[in-house]
Amino acid sequence: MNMCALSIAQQSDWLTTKVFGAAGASPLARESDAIFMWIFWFSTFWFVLLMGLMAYWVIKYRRRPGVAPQRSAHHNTPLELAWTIIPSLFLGYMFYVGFQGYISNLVAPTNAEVIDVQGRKWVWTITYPNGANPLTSITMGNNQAAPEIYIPVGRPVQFRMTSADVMHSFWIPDFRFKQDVLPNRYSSFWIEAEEPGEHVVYCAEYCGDLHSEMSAIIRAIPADEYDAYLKSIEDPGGPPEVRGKRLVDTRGGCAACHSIDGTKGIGPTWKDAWGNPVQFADGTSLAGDDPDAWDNYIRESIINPNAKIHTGYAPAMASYAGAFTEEELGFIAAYIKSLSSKAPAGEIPTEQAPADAPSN
Ligand code: HEC
Ligand SMILES: [Cu+2]
Repeated sequence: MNMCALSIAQQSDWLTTKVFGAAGASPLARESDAIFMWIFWFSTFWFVLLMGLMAYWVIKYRRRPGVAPQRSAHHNTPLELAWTIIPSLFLGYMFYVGFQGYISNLVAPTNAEVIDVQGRKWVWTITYPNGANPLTSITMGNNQAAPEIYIPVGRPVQFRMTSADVMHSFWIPDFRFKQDVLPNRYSSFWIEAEEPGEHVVYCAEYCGDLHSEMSAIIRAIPADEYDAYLKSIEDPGGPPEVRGKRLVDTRGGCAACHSIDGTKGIGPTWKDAWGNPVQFADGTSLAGDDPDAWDNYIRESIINPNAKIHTGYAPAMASYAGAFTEEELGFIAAYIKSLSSKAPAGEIPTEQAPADAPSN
């Protein structure tokens, strides 16, 4: 390729493809590439200029026999201010665009399809919004069971992630984003596929032996095919909140202390518990509308009830650590969430579990 015949913008595109392998798969991903290339060219420009000037002056002002060195000025306030303030403005700008991009990737639109992802040494498991978690897989490199994750084209998809063991990181290079996946809490980010296609997922946090084989494939398919797919894999156990209700009714014994109609019992009612400000006995509180924070609070309240004591209540609840799997905790959180008017529209269950559904 004759580089000289191309404009800077074209060269930048050419280099982008060389650097990233393929163009970003969404507007946010392409924005991230553009910021990367901008920083790259900015740094290149200054690097070449500064190194060039340095080399030139080193030679020009080199020490020569018989020439006495001149005393140089040791201070120039305007110059020093200029070379401090101007680069700082550029650095501030880089931080600003980077941070904006980061936040845009993190904060999902409220109508996002929520897909639960669980990292475990060394596989990703997926639970779709209807509670189904089929494990269909393909061979990728040495990984003979890389899971397939289906997502709808043209609809935002939020990955709500947690780990069953160590730290992992869910990385989708085509979307230029990754996010740590941690035990004991949820983290999330979202993507939106523009067209049907395949996108590789890697683990980007060293997690032991088969870390490099901890891959998966995202298949973006037309939204109507995705809906049909979800229908076809629908779990007889029902959607998460229905399974959560069944769990607390059959195995939890939670109703002894928690009502769902607003009545105060030994413990606080679950009605509107999710998403509404809570005061704790130690003076701290929880408020705001970050869904992860509320899911984390529900989860922690079950596993480690005494970590935060709801004001006005005795620390009467025993820990249920080990009583439920991570997946089941997710169902219970979904159930408690569904009892709240703060739950995003569409997540409030409209039907009850069929009476003959298998219990879990
Ligand atoms: C022996 C009574 C008792 C039982 C049984 C019990 N809890 Fe609790 N629970 C409490 C009390 C008391 C609190 C408030 C004090 C605290 O924060 O620990 C509480 C707090 C909570 C909270 C925080 C709610 C809020 O508004 O702050 C959640 C969520 C919760 N429990 C879930 C459960 C689940 C799920 C079960 C069943 C698997 C359960 N609890 C069983 C007594 C109980
Ligand atoms: Cu991993």
